Amino acid sequence: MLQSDYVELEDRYGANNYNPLDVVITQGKGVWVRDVDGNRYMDCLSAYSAVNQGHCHPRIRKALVEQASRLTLTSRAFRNDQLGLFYRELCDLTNSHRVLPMNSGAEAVETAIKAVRKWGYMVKGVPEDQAEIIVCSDNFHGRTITIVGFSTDPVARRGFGPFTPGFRVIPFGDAEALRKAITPRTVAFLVEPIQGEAGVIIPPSGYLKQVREICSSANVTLILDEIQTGLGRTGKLLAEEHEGIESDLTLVGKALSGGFYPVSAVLSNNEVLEVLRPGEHGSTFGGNPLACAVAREALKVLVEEDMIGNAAAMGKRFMAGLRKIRNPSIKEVRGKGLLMAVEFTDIPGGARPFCEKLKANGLLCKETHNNIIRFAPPLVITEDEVDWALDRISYTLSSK
Ligand code: IF1
Repeated sequence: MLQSDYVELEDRYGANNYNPLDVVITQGKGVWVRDVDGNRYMDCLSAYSAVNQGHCHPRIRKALVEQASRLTLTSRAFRNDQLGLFYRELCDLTNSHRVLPMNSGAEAVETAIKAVRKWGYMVKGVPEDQAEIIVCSDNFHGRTITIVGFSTDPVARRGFGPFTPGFRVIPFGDAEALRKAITPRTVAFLVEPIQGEAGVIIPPSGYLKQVREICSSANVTLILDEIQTGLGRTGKLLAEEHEGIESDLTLVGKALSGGFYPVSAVLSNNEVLEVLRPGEHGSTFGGNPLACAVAREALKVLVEEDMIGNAAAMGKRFMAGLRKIRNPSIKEVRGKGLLMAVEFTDIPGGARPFCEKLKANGLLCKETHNNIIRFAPPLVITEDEVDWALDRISYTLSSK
């Protein structure tokens, strides 16, 4: 089959809810992928940070195959011999007390929302059905009705109402706005440490620290969505570490499985999760033995192969290179670790034509918000590979 045949099949039979680059990938290894015509590309998106450990990491693959040959799913009606070990390893690594395992990132977000509402009623004493959760403008937390209901992106929301009440939106990066928005009914502040979809927006330094103090003094839980920023991406295990703070609830997903399987989790640092009782929440696949075995190995390789340290070092090198590129249309280069972005001025067609050209030159990237390109290669990238990428990017962005 030709590449165009695969594209035609997707367009003919699939829902039309994406606008992908026309590259049909059939293989991946480390930072590299290959299309059905045999062309090789460097993956600079990493499935939106789900393949931090690199494509088809051999150790994670082995864990998956071994576990799949033994036991895949029991449901939570019974126990399995992977779940407890996964809990302990994840808690030890992230300094958490309790875990609630789910599958997608959006489910982890929904889970946290349920938990903090219940905490608000049972512990904080908010009157029934009055709980408020504060979120930020330009947030991205997933695609469910509740979550898009508090999105400020018209494309994400339009046509999907009515929405879940109980959310209040404030500007991102503005600690004073948070202080002012808190009422006696506020149960949580939900925020991304760095806004990914918004275009890798890094808040002013000290923001999270202030946010932590404001939440603590007002008895409001702090929920950090680290689904994209967590697990090494920014050069720390969790992005919260850059400001030396701890959330009450941290959400992880994506790279928790190294891209092999949907695995997400709510990590609880105080005892918020203790308010949930049997029957109040769950998921058929959440915490299944295959997910747990994969996630355990995905976490081990992240640490044992020092991918977090590598993300910090390679991120510095990558950013320094991006900053050297001379193109009058580049407005800003920003990033932390290996989560980076180049923002262009308002150019005709936006950043998409650059992504098409980068593809032709062997690099896969995706534009966000029309005029921003995000660069987020797997954390296993080497110095030589960074230099290769920079050479390609600089050639592509400098030529007309
Ligand atoms: C798509 C974006 C990235 C996330 C944060 C929760 C979720 C995500 C901080 C939900 C998911 C995705 C979903 C993916 C594209 C991708 C994305 F551009 F849409 F915004 F990464 F930047 N919190 N992010 O980034 O996790 O339910 O998808 O597992 O195609 O929608 P999910």
